[in-house]
Amino acid sequence: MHYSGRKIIHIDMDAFFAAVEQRDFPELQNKAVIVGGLPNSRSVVATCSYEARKYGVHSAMPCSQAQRLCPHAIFVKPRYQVYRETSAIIQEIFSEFSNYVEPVSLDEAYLDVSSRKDYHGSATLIAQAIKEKIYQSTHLYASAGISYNKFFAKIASDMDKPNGLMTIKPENAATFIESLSINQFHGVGQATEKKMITLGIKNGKDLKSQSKETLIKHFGKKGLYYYNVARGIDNRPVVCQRKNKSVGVENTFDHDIYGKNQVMHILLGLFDEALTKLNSKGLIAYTLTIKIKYNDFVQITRSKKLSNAIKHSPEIKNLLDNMLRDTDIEQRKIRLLGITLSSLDKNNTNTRIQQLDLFTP
Ligand code: TTP
Ligand code: MG
Repeated sequence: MHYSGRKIIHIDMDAFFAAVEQRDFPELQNKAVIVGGLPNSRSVVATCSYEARKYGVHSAMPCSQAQRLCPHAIFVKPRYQVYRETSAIIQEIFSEFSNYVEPVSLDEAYLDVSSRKDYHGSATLIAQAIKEKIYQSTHLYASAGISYNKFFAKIASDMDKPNGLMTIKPENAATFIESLSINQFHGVGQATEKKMITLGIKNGKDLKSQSKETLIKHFGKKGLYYYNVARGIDNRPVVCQRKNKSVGVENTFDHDIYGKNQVMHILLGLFDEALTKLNSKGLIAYTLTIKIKYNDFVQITRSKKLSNAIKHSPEIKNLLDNMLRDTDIEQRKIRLLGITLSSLDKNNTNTRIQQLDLFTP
């Protein structure tokens, strides 16, 4: 079985909206709680507590049907603002554990922790720590799935819910996948499931027995995905959200400074610092921004996006020189200078190869 060597964690909160309601309103604890519209209305269930799930209630079910199945259920209206705030707290926790976080929804994210060497190099221990931190900070439970790709990590987080923790190791992946029923395959919705069944594909074993051509013929591009995951192959990367992300350093001076030489000297120092910080996070950047605050607190910024990743080079001095051109640094005193690096990306260059290159004649 293919083994990519990556360590991926998928975290998904348990009965998210309903758990938040049970946390904030103790009278709802241990009760069948349905978050959604009014009972007997045409609206649908957003989610429900595990107590209500025992009666067959689930997300997207009409509220009227949910009430028939579970007449004693307590219906509550969603409080999206609270869910968003709680989501921001868990996302913050994810970013403490990895630079490579892909949020999927308010209550769910993938983390790539391949490069972490602590926790005895164990992604399972990292996932345990994330779960604990989430509970400490929110009093809510999360389930974690750990594996070598997104496909298995997602399935694993679902297998042991609620408050679950499950690891699928590469050596167990083949047997595991064969026994999966086809609707447990991420990306197989109701329509695809029906089609698979008509083709005689009921589980992972059946799926694996299909040729690439057959699957592509019936499912197009997704056919190739099904062909690969049936063999435990899923190379989809964890795609970080880079929105508003930047790395910056700034310096407020005890005594105002002035003049191009002093400004340039300090900016180059700040640039070094920012680049070191960036590298330590395993990131590269394309946009360089300088910030100047004059002694009357008026602040300006100048930005430049480069076509290549920013690095140490003699050109940086020229670039800064250009950026300073239409500023008042020769006329006005300055109380703060800053450098920000943005338009970030994951550093994919293999440093070991770079080191080897150094020794190549
Ligand atoms: P899910 O993670 O799918 O569900 P869940 O967290 O409630 O339960 P589980 O323990 O099985 O993970 O979705 C997260 C939240 O998104 C959920 O609490 C409510 C909302 N949601 C909807 O509003 N409508 C939907 O159809 C689904 C699936 C979720
Ligand atoms: Mg969830």
